[in-house]
Amino acid sequence: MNRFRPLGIAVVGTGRMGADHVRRIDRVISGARVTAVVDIDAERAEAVAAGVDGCTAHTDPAAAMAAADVDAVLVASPGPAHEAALLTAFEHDLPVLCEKPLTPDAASALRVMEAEAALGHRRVQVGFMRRYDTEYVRLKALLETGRLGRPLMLHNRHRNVASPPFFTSSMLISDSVAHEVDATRWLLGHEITAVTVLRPTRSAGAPEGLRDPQFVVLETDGGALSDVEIFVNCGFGYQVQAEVVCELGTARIGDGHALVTTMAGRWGGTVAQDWTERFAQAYDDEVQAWVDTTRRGEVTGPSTWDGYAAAAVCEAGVRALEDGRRVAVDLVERPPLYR
Ligand code: ISE
Repeated sequence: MNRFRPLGIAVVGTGRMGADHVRRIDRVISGARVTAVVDIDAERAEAVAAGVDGCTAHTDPAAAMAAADVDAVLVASPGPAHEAALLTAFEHDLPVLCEKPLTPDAASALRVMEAEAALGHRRVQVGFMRRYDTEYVRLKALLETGRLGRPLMLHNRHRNVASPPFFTSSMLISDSVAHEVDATRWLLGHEITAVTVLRPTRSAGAPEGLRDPQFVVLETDGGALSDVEIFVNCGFGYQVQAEVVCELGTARIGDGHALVTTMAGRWGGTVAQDWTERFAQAYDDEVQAWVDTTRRGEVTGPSTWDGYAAAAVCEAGVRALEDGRRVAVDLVERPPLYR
């Protein structure tokens, strides 16, 4: 990699998130350019590449990663394809920003972590973008001052307008609550030790067979409880809220009060409709931070360990949902590279 020229990025997966990242790298952030895109759908890859100067289209991630103008990889393909893409990136010793989930289950996440550890240095930043959201960053900074005392409980609400047709009941945990799993670990600095999933009455707005909403309780090794209302067919908007209750006070984010209007005897505002809108600033800052640190030869942000821990907690959560009981989380010992 030449530090004096823009970082050449291969974006693997040009679906909703991948295409949004291509736009972001091409038009929003600085210091990088998209030099290759990869998609199993050749036409889709070519259509995206056609909109970016000097960008080539591929159907095979290995071919893109072998190209001379590719210095780093952004993986935004579906979760089950991440392991192969990451292992190929490791063969080329390329830095990677990998969208969440790192991989869909703990065993594959462990394989990825072991392969990275074998390189002897970190290569992967996992795309838990909430860690870059201004409100989450402020909440974390406040907790770190210790002014609120020890955190006892974290209440999270996570609502989507509607779930996509391929969404399953377990994906409410592995695809959606995965964010609160990471946010809980990061905000509190605790590991999650057990998961319980309660199931209220199905909403009439949920597609046939989908257990929506769900109520998830995460226990931590610091003695805190973090609960998550996950409701992916709420119909009215995209809401992510969190309130931490500490010994000396509480703090809350996500009320979306950036603009409140008062008019004709009413007051109110608008509700975001999806995560690309609600977390636009977080995605921009996340990708910019990754580009900046990569150009300096550093790797920061959520690690492969964080991706593995989230996968293990979500796997326990899916079992808790299926069996209707509390399931303990079993993590391997944290390798020295991630301490
Ligand atoms: C989606 O994959 C995301 O990552 C969104 O942030 C989340 O709100 C949504 O529920 C997931 O399906």
